Formats: sequence, C-alpha cells, structure tokens
Amino acid sequence: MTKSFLLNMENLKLMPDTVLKPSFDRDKIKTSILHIGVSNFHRSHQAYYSHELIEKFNELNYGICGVDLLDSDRKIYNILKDQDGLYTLYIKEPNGAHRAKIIGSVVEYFFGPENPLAVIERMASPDIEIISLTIAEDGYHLNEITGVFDINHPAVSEEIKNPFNPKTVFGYLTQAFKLRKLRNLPGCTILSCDNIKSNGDTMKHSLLEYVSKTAPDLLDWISENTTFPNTMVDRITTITDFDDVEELKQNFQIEDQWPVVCEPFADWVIEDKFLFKKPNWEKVGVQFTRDIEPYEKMKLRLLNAGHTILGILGTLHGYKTVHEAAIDEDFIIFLKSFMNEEVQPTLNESNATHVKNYKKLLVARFQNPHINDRLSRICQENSAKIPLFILPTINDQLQKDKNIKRAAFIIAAWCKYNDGVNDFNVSYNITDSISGTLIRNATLSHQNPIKFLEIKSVFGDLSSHKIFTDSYEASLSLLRKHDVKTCIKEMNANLINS
Ligand code: CS2
Repeated sequence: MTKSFLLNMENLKLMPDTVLKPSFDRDKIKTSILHIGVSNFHRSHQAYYSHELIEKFNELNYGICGVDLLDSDRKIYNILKDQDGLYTLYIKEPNGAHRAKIIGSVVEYFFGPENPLAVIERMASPDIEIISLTIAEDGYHLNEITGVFDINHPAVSEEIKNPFNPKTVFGYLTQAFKLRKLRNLPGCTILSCDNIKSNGDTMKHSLLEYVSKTAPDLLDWISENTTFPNTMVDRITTITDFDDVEELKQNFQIEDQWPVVCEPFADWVIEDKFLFKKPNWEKVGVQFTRDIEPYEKMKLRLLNAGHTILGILGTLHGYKTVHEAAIDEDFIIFLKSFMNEEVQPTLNESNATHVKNYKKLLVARFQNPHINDRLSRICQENSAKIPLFILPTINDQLQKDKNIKRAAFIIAAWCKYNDGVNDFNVSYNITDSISGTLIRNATLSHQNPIKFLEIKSVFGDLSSHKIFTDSYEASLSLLRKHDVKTCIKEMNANLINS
C-alpha cells in the first residue's frame, strides 16, 4: 500500500511532486477578505482565484479569513482547523487527466456558533476590506416574487431577541457595522458570490430591510460606507465522494478529509464597484465590468437552467448524474432547442458572441464523465432555483408573445417530479424547504393541473396566464400518460424549429 500523508503545513514537503503545492510563505499573507460560507463552491472558486493571485503574482494582501455561521458547518470547521486551512482542489479534465492542487489562500478560520463575538470583532477589524459571501439562494430570506424580507424567519426572530448571539449573516453584519461606526472605522465592500439575479443588489436590499427593522440608526452609515458589486460566478463543483478521498490517497498520497472536486473551467465577472482598491484578480482571469446583467442572465438562464432541466427530467428517467442525462441524445436535443428557441431571444444582443461560445462549451461541460455531479444536488431547493433560473425566461418570452412550450413542459415535469417516484417506480427524496407544499399541490394537480401553479411564492401570477397554462396543461397530461423519455421525444419531434 502506498504511504499517504495527512494534509497539513508540516507534511506538505513530504508530498510527491505530482501534487501542486503552494510555493508561497503563508505566514507573510495579510488577510483583507473575510468570506462567509466556506462551501465547496467557495473553495473551488473565490479561494482558488485568490490562491492563484498569491501564487503567480506574489500579491500577498489577499488572504482569506473563512467564517461559517451554521451549526451544520462544524465538520468543515474542524477539518480545516486540523489541516491548517489547507485543502485539495481535485480538478478533473474530461479526458481523464486529474490534477491535485493544494489551495493555501484560506489562512484564518472562525466558527460563529463557537464564538460569535470573535466573528463580529474580526468582521469589524479595519484590515478586512471585502466581506464576501456564499449563503445559497435561500440565505437571503427574500421572497423572490414579492421581494419582501422574511423578518419572521425563525433564525431572524431568535437573533433579534439576542443580538450579541447572531444566527444569520444579517445579524453579524449589523453588529460588525455598529462597531465600525462607533470606532470611526471605514466600511467595506460586500461581495455576494451566489447564483441569484443581481446578487449584490439583492444582498443590499435584504441587509437594508433587516437594518431598517432592527437598527435604523445604522442605515445612513451603511449607505455611505459600503458597496455591493454584483457578480457572476461559475464553476461546476460537486459534492465530495468517498471515492475522491480514496483516489487522492492512492494516486497522490494526500490524506485530505474533505477535498473539493471541480471541472477545469472557471469564470468570474464582477461589477467594478469596490469601496477600496480592488484585488488584481484580472491577472488571473477575472473580468471587471460596468454592466453585469448580460453575463448574469447568460449564466443563470443557460447553465443553471440547463442543470435544473437535466436534474428534473433525468431524475424522472432514473438517471443519477448530470453526465448520464447529458449524454442522452433526446435530452440534449431538447435542452439545446430550449436554449436556442426560448432562452436565446431573452439574452442581450450585445453579448451575442460570448453567448454563442458559452453555449457551445456548456454541453461538453455537462458531459464531463469524471464529474460525478448528482442530480439530487441539482434538484435541492428547486423552489428557490426555478424562480431564478427558469421563470424569468418564461416571463420575458410571454411578454413578447414568444414561444414558451418547452419551458411549460419543464414546469409540468417539475410538477410530476414532486410525485416523488420515477418512471421505473423507484421513489426519491424531495429536498426542499417547502417540500410539503410542493408535494401537496402536485397531488392536487392530478385532479386539477392548475393547483401546482397556484403556489404563489414560487410562480406569482403565472396560473392566470392562459397561453402558459394551456401549454402547461397539455404537457402535464402527456407526462401523466407516458414516461418522460417518450414525452421528450414527442416534444422534440413536434417542436422542431417552432
Ligand atoms: C447548479 C450550480 O445548484 C445548481 O443548481 O446549477 O451549483 C452550478 O453547478 C454552478 O452554478 C456552476 O457554476
């Protein structure tokens, strides 16, 4: 058996040359970024970009202080503490070449539930110029349709009663900004890195609503001392499998308790709106722009929607991974025609070449046979994703009296998905914060199809749009009679060039 080494600073030098190790002195790194939510995605994306900047250009000012706020994050906290903040990025090329790169940019780590005051204090320290976040679509506590902040969310109500023991990012930021104001310190840039439309503006909206209800004296200070650039973030990053941990041990002699697996592709576009000098991330491929909208629309409506489509249709057909669904010709014909006929007309003309290249690459990215991206990950929290990834396309198309037939089919398939059984009678879990409502309304839809569209928090007024509901009802009736594969074939045959 090959000898392997626990990943930590001490053992780095023992690891074989095939492992890409940080060549910089981590003790010299200054921390100017504090990141909330040290998820796999943060570790494959923002932390990777900062690592590259330090490694290739000796820019030592952009170390990251990782922060997690949820009790459920204790495992990653313990592991990163054990590994001196180091972890392996396991980058898998479609041709089977795998790289193991040890990332060294996370140089500090704090865990909210263990010591909330230490987190607040670190957020308030003047050397932190950027507070970035990946808190997932539902972490903003906003209703996507009404735009109202959910002040009654249990975590929010709890922290309002006990503000020095915050639970949400909003509670932490409020306390940290109070300290900055009191101490006459500057504010900072808040950089949302989540897959939501106008993520910076959304974060600002949520924070200001929260502060207006809990600490109105702070409102002016926040408006004058913070900026919220919007960003588009992109890199397919899976849930880590036990096999990956084993492969790293066998093939690279690394014993990493929680490596991160991702594709080689990475993209990050950021609105140029920083409070202080921005990091020179452009040296490592990041694009700064004045207008983020075209990039953001392209990414959410093509990649994320594409994932959701393969997730729903694939699960109904019994597939388990994105790869399996993406090599099924019928699925891909359907996906491509959705992108070309229904998404493309809603995207900005100014960005046409970029979109063309992006679309070309996309299917190959989905097909990467080494990325074991599970459809169960993709379908998690569909009720938060669909309003962001698919409904905007439907609304734009309806407004211009354009085709929505494929999108209506997808929504009908999602209704059927919530029956919880695939076409081979195998059941699966529906992991969604409103799973009860989804399952109930999907059940009611067997009698009255529109019932599913009446979940207003997801669909808004879509159930009163006749052109849409006609198409949706036709699709649902088809899907309830036949298996999904037959329906996709029929859609593909009927909708050629429509
Ligand atoms: C996925 C994303 O969660 C999802 O539904 O579409 O996590 C996707 O993998 C990333 O946005 C890729 O950039």
